[in-house]
Amino acid sequence: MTEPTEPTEEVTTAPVTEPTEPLTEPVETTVEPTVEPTTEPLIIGDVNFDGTVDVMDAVMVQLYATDNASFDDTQKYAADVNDDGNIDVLDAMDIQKYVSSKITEFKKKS
Ligand SMILES: [Ca+2]
Ligand SMILES: [Ca+2]
Repeated sequence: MTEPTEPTEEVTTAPVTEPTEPLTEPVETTVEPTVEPTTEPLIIGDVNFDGTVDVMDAVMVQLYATDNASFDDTQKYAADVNDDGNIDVLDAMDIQKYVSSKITEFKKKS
């Protein structure tokens, strides 16, 4: 008695050997320039990057000027609104003037 043994056909998928291409291209490490924040449209005076220059920015500059806050490079750039190289109460005052429409623009331009 010959019982037809079902041919158990195992679908063996051949291991797809993906050609591993040698990495010929050198992996570039992008070294970002430390000083020039030109990547994003920066609003001078907008030190908290919320899109507007308001009293909060003046407060933040005051905090920074009194050693109560730390800024990154971009913030420092935005904070020095009178472009004298220092971030101090004068910048905070200028921002406040700007907020209260006493001035319409800062000495430093975006
Ligand atoms: Ca702001
Ligand atoms: Ca300044």
